[in-house]
Amino acid sequence: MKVCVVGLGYIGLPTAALLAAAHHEVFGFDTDDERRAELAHIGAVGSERPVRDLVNAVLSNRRLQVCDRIVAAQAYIICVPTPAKEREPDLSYVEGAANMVAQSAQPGAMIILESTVPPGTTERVIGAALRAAGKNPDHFRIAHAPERVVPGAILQELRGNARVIGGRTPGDAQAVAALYGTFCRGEITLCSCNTAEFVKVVENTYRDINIAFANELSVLAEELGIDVWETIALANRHPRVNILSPGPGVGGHCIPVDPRFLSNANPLVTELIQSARRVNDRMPYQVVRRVMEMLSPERACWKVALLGAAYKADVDDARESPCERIDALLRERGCSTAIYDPLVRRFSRPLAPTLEEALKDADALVLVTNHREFAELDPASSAALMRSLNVIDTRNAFDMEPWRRSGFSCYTLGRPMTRRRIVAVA
Ligand code: SAJ
Repeated sequence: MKVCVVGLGYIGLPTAALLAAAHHEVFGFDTDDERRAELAHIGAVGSERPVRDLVNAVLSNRRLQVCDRIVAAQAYIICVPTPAKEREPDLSYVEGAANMVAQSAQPGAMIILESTVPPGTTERVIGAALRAAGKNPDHFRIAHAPERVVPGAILQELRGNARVIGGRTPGDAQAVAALYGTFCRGEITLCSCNTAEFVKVVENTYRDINIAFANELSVLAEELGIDVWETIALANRHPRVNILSPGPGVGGHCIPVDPRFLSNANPLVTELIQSARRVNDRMPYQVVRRVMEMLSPERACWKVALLGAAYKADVDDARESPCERIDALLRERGCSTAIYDPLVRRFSRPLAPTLEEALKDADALVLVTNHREFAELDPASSAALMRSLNVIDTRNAFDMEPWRRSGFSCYTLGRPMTRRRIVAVA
């Protein structure tokens, strides 16, 4: 089948590659000239080797072709972002892509939206785009096919995860499921467009609420003088309890955003969803409060090293990263900050070129993202670089004993603070 994938980001590109590897004739379009040029001349870059290898293989055998316009096809798959703008879903990318596709699509074509959207969006936006192009939506197959992948295992999850496909009609869902079945090995279940849209945002909202529960427990445990990590480990031994992990806040372009698709739909009946968002949004403040409590009052200006700009471990994605908020709050309180991340290349703030540069003369080291590289951090070497010895672990990634032996005052989010005299190293 001839397929046009619109949007060659972290979902669209591997999806296009998997379709090409399944012997479809695939044309990839992205409005970003640089993105198209990079793919056409350098091939796929980015952090996941299996994605790079597959994309480059289908680019070289030309089963996947990158184009500078939407190509007429039997199926169009829209994989564009739906970021939050002032906490409202920004559907402009979806609307733009739908309008371009509607101009090109001929009757009988499938038009599939993969982007995460509020319930009711797929039929409304694609229907409106087709009508604006003088076409009847009834003459097309319209569906919503949300993805469930996590960065770091994209191909494996695109191939293996169960999928929901929602059609404007049952026939639309079946036709699109047949296409996805050529590369998805997971179970494909069919429903309406609205239900598929709702399922996707519900899944992520479920996660946001459960992370909020872990975060709220971490704050309460500290006040009670209890170790939340020990508590969660023991509670999770219950066969039907699965409490997630506290952290410095919730990042990524989905979990912090998708719950608002639901609470915006009806703020009056989504109290729990909104409360969970507030709990998670408060965690950067909790981290900064603890950092400031540890910094020596004798100093007027402190330097704080923030380790990890990415929104979570071992990814190079920094969208909605808690680090951004923690950095801003520290600077509002008179601190200078140095941010180091071994994977992130683009961030809203300058990044220290090396870990040593970030730690040099720092008064505190904050582990914000537990990249695997940071597990090897040596307390003694860190102490030799720093001005004051304070270490704040927001992920329970460090064994604090070696840090204490090197003279550090230590704090792990969710563990009662064991106050120590601050040792200002000359
Ligand atoms: N986090 C915690 N504690 C936890 C788990 C996560 O603080 O126990 C934080 C992470 O540090 C990160 C944020 O939450 O800042 C989100 O990380 P995540 O791993 O929970 O989620 P994503 O955004 O990487 O992937 C999620 C997944 N959705 C679910 O697990 C329901 C993935 O399947 C989705 O495809 C993806 O959102 C998406 O793009 O929708």
